[in-house]
Amino acid sequence: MSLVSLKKLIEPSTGFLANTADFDAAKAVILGVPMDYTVSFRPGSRLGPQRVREVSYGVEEYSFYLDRSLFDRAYYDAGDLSLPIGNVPASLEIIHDAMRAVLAANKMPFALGGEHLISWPIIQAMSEKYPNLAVVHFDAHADLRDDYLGERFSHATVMRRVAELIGPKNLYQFGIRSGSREERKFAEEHTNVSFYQIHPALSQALPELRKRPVYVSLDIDVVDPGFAPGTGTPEPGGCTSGDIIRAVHVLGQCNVVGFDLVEVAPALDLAQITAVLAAKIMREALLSFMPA
Ligand SMILES: [Mn+2]
Repeated sequence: MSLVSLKKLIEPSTGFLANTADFDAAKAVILGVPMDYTVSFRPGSRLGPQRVREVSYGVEEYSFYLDRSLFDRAYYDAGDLSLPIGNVPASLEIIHDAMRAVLAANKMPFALGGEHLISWPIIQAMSEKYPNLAVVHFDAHADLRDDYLGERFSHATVMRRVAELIGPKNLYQFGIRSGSREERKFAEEHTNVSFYQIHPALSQALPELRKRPVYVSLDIDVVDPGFAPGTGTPEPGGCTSGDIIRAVHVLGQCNVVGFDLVEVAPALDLAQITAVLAAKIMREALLSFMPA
């Protein structure tokens, strides 16, 4: 067999499934954010983006649910940001700058974490572009601590910072089932929160969410550890993989302007169950939220 014919047999397997190499033609950008140094329990999510890309080649480009194919969407995978490991402020600044660059190029951001703190500089950049932004937050954890071990910037405080930035009434939280008594009180009094379940609360929030640009932040631990064991702070009692996929489809009825999927930790995963779920969620998100 000649080398030329061999080349035809090899599918390119770099970047997320079916990405385009043409940045200018792309309407969205996938950005890996390999940061995991404020995690409170088990680290490892810095390796999440690469693993999700790797297993994405095992899912189809075509979505049965949506009757749409990734081949009909143009998105660019920018790879992983180069971050100074252990330096939180410098890393947040780099993420913020990168996200501003994505938005300045008029591309829709799809970020792959990494720990949940990466959502903070992303949402900062999003709210600069979209002043009336609403944030939809899927998570087992409230992430509403004012500080964690004295630190204001941690994966346990990220949604408190977001609530301060955009106003807590513009934060919609689903699946929350873990946190401190103070976090629960803050959520009950100030944010829009649905404890334990995503459905039907998400559909009930649609009339409000459809009035404005929506950013979606999805911590994979919102899903039960039985469906998503590969994560740093697993929390039993969560939703099914079918529930979270359905949630993405429901949000397809809104003007979603950005998305992140965080806290996939490959070294803690079993048989890549979590990474495969993340890849499928990313596919459904691309097909639900991106313009055709
Ligand atoms: Mn969480």
